[in-house]
Amino acid sequence: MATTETLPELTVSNDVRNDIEELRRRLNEDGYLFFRRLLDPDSLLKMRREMLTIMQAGGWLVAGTDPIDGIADPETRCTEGDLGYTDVYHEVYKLQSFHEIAHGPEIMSVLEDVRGCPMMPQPQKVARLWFPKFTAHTTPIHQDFVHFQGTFDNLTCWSPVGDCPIELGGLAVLPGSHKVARVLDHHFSLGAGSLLVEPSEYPEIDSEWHSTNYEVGDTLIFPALTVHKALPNVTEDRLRVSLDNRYQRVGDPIAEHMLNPHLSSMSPLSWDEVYAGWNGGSTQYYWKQFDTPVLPKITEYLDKGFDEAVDLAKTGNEHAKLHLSRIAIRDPESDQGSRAAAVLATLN
Ligand SMILES: O=C(O)CCC(=O)C(=O)O
Ligand SMILES: [Fe+2]
Repeated sequence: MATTETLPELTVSNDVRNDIEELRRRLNEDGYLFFRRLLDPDSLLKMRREMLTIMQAGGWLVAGTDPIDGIADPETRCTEGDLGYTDVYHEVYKLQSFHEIAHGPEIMSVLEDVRGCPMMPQPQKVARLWFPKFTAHTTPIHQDFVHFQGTFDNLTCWSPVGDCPIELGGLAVLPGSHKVARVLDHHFSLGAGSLLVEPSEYPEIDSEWHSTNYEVGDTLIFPALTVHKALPNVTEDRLRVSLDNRYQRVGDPIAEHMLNPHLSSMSPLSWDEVYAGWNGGSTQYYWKQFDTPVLPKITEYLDKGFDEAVDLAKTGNEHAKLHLSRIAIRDPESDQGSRAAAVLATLN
């Protein structure tokens, strides 16, 4: 099990919060900025209860336990790509607080200081609801650009919703890895996002992972080329709940899929459905006030990962077979769904 003894600590930047030149220097040098308690812990804990109450209603938590504790029922384990995951996730996704928290002044002001211009949260907000001891599905080593696209300057902000000690599986980064200044080769992985970088293919980034025992409110900020991963959730029974939202300069181009609710390609969810139970709020369709060029989604990264999964499945690789079976179940009508089903049929 990973411990803080073996993982060097992230550099904390609270002491230089108002020294904008130093923040920029650190972001350029390290490829990340890390702040303790950047977000208001009380708001996050209130939202944690709302999110976990929905997960409990969806059957994910042990009945009768306090939702705030996030005690998972192992029988209901699921992950991104499973239809059962999306069903509960999309209920969580309708929470007004979950969307609004990404627009808070604490986070927006840091990002605007760092980039020196108006910034916009991308419409597609993301939560991760990660079951314990389901570690084959841990988010693998990757760069965010392959998933979220737009520009290399986009900034991801990752915050746990509740304390997230190492064993609960927070984020880890390879400091300085963004200096590769390009998208690295990504390969098939069973983990969230389905794509992984092999650092051993790139000696220039193959350095020490940095992470920390995160506390509620802590926030890690990094650009789209920084190589990062999640640590495995090796707790006995706790769900890991976190946010990862992306921010761009106002006026920069956005990839088309980032205009849609997360996982709405797996099962449909419209913004009108997301907003249906909201109590007003100025963040509904906020992005329409800006002129944002829209880019088609680049599919080559995921397509290549799929082709690798097909080849691996043919050699009997269990992770690849599981990945293909998820696609075949989820999306039988699609090209990949029918190819996945055809490959699996030859193996059985
Ligand atoms: O929370 C996770 O497991 C993945 C998060 C991530 O990769 C990100 O924030 O970009
Ligand atoms: Fe990521």
